[in-house]
Amino acid sequence: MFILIRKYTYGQPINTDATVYNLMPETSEIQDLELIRSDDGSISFVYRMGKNTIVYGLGEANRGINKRGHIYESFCSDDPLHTEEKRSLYGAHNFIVISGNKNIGIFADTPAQIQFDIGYTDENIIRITPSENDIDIYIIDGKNAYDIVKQFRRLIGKSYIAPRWAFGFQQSRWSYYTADDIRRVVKGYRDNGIPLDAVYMDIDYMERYKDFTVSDERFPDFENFVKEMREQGIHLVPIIDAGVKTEEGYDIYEEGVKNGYFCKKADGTYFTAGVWPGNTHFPDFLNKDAREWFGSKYKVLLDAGIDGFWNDMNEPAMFYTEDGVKEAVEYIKNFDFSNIDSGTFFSLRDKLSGLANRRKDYESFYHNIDGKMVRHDKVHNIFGYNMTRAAGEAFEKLSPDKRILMFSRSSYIGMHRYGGIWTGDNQSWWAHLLLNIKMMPSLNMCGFLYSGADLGGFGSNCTRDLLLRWLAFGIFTPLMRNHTALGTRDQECYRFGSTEEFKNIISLRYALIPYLYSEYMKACLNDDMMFKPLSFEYPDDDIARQIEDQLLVGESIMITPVYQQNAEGRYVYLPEDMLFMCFTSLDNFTCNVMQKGVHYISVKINEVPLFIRKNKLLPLGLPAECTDKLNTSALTIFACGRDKIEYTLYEDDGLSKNYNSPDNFLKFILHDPENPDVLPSSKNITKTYTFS
Ligand code: MIG
Repeated sequence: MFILIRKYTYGQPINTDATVYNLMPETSEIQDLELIRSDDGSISFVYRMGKNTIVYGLGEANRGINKRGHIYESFCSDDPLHTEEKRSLYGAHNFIVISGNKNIGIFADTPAQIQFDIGYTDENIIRITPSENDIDIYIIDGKNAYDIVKQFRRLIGKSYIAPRWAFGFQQSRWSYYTADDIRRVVKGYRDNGIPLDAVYMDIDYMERYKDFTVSDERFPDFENFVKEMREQGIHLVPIIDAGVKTEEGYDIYEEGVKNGYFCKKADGTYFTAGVWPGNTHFPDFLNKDAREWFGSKYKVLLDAGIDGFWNDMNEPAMFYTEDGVKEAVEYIKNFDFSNIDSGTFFSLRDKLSGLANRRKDYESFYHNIDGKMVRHDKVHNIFGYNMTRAAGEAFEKLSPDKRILMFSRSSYIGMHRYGGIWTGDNQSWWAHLLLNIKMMPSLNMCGFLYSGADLGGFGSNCTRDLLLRWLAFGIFTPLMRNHTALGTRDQECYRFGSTEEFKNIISLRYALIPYLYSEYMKACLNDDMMFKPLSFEYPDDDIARQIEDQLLVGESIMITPVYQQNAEGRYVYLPEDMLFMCFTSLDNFTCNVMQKGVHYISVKINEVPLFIRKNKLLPLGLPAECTDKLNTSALTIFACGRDKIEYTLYEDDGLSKNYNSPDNFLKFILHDPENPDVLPSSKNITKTYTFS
């Protein structure tokens, strides 16, 4: 089945279930990579790059589309300050594609920490160093990078499919404390005519941060509140945290303790970590029974009418452990206050500030994997994955016919089959808008299609211009959610003076849903990418190969977001002639054909630019205040070029799982010299514009 994929097994790797096919390992020595065994017994894999080699991949990782020139550590980390030098973010996506004279893909399948030194120590050398010698290495051949990605995506199985309503605009904030807070947000959007489909419930909705509880006091008659919101076209999306509060009388805690479903220390007692609820135990998501048990708990909220969730803190993040605090207190007790110098002061400070996410704590608890106790740090990177898998497997049973929105903060390849991801705690920085742009194709390479960043930025205060520019990019990402942290400036779209511009940009998103949803679904069903670097479609174009701030979204369009403050436009590179469209609103836009080459385009703060590729078409629908009200039968078509153009629009009810019904694929054929145009009869196609 996979003649182009070879698997090499070292030691006795723990099965991550990242792949859906069980390939027989090769019996020969590894090819393409040099295996180096160091004196200390560790192994690493080395590849020598050519001068112009590009390295793609690593999914949710820092820096550029081309990963060359930095060092990356897969070790799922709760780090809300993603500055340029950081090596680890929330996900562990150990897949790279080396694209030079030769093209090869490498997937290093290990649940433990692993380092990718991609031309950092030596600019021409890739060195992959796992922390454990038990590992599966997959080598993937293909004629180009894109081809390799598609092979890999088949190997890891179909991506999770979100409901169509999750393509609507969504609003979140950490600190919507009450039902009334949420009602006010909905009103703010509806009063201003800005479309909205979902409001998120962050940790504040729970009763003392206990999973699967809802505060009665702040959300009285929750079921009716969910209904009331649904009547206004709003889905409520509650957060679920990984840690379960230790509290007598709390059913989840008691059941977990009784059944041995929590992670334990070496001495057999339950491991305790401090997170939002205070002391918590971590469900052992790597234990099949515990996973099934935790997953079944989502029913409580499903029964109340909830149809979407986000899983948080599942790296797992911890603020402290009991042991850590005890050590620190002991240290302070014995501290010699009569003799403080800078060294002793800093060690005192570090003792306390270093309590969160300590390596030592990750080494102090265990999972029960099929009866075998495995120390957490050896499987750290698949913890969040398995939390989301718990939910995904449960939804198959609890909601077999209806899609449930699910995305996670921490992830590993394989989790893409159970949910999407959001990219965690970014900041209201222009640099993070750019990072969001660059990360999208890498996420797609690793199977994560339903994804997006906190638009406007999570930490720090957002400005009006940053939010507008970020939204003008975010309208293309499947998850389009404005989210911000407790204590930051209000960030809803009606909090920045005139709302007209926000309304126009978000309305454009809704008009794009027929196209975006279609491209998303086709990517899911065909193991394809929705966001591609230019080089994937124009591999022989030396300029296109270097471009990281323009992306192809689906088969028809190229986007060129503005990501610099005070810029009123930008330079773009067109690898071929394209149709440039610049939208102020759906009734007010310009269209003109531009030739291959470099151009400066003017893009004012209230405008959204996009390009239609040559011999491609873009169907645009009508906006609506929410996806429930989208009229999907009316389309306007914009076509670039007078040669034959074919397009398949994917459409379904957005909720059930009958994905492959032939009725879902609507064919368009324009400009066929021999035949009249083919347009789906179920559609009311108002106008066709052709430019050339
Ligand atoms: O320690 O639930 O990334 O989206 O708002 C912070 C509060 C915990 C981190 C998530 C963020 C969420 C926040 N959470």
